[in-house]
Amino acid sequence: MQSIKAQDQELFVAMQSEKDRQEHHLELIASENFVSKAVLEAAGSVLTNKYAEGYPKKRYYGGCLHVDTVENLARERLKELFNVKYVNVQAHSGSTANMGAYRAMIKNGDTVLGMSLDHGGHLTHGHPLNFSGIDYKFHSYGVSDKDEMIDYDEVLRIAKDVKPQLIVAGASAYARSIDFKRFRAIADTVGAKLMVDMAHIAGLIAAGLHQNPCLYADIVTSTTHKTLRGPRGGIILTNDKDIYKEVNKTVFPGIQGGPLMHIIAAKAAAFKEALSPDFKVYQSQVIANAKALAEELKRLGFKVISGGTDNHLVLVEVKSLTGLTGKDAEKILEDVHITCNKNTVPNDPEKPFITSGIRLGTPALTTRGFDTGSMREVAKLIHDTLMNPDNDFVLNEVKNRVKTLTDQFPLYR
Ligand code: DSN
Repeated sequence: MQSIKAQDQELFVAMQSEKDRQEHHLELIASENFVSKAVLEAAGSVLTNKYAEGYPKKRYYGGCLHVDTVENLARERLKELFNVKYVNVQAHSGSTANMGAYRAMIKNGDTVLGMSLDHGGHLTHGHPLNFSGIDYKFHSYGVSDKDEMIDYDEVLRIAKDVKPQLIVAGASAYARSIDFKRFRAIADTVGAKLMVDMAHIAGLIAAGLHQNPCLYADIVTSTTHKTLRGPRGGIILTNDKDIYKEVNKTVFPGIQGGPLMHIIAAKAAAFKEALSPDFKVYQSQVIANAKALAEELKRLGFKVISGGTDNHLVLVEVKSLTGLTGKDAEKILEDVHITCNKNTVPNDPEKPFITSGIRLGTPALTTRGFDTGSMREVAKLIHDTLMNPDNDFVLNEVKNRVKTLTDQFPLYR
């Protein structure tokens, strides 16, 4: 950041401080990760200068020869990664990808069935204040009271009742494997199309550690920056040529103008990394670390939603053990340099801005090299902090232990 330092101190200080925060805090936000230096270089490259409205070989600007190569690299690698025929890599974000997918599949006013946000879904799966809930008639399914997992018979019952044109599977706070094959069967039974938003678990799927939705869904969307460990951005995948043609129209010119070619280059870099054997080792460790974190938190007395995890995240109800809301827990943990987010738990009595729980994820710390032993240590740090929110001696001790851990697993050195 030499040039920024030389010409813009205010900006430099803010950016340097964020770099230091990332280096010295324990990052447990389940939807975040640390990209490689190659991905950072691509995202910060001269490709940000180029306008390339359209698609490779069909652009509205001259000079697109090289960015065409870049976009084609991203597309081919993504197809190989998920074993799928057609992809669009231009969506600026997961939300835009979902908008593009909905518009390609259904009309305004159509009925859609998705997972409720309160039970682990996502804003773009029908929240009344989001475009999805405004443009379409959403109904929702949740997790069962019995085991806090998706009850597929109940999804089928609701689907038969509301007769959706589209069913959306995928979640942002669900720690269990999702049976996309079962969702396909439900969609077929009621004559609906199936969309999967695989944003959280895309990396696990790419590594072959979770069922691949491209085998079952009509359309699949994702972000690229979560477990997939790429730049912030979105993608859309399908095996259906007609849907692909629609998607290409809905993304551009339907929703977006010029694609972010520097980000598409960074996506290409990340997809190459995801195709390497190391990526599978990494994703296996992400899951092992999440299991270790969940087990240790349970041993220490926390209620882990659904009793554990199959993926990269752990949803923890903190209020019963500590008396703290999720909001308070998030703040107290941040003060000792542990970063996570408050999260509703199923049937949460607290409002979404307060909550009774926190959501933890292991992708970022696993990228730094954390193993199951260090994740158990992280669980203890969370426990000690939340059980002693007013004890400065304990909180200082935790901060010191966080420093020791982050020094042991350095980032970007
Ligand atoms: N905001 C993301 C998450 O944290 O899960 C989803 O878009």
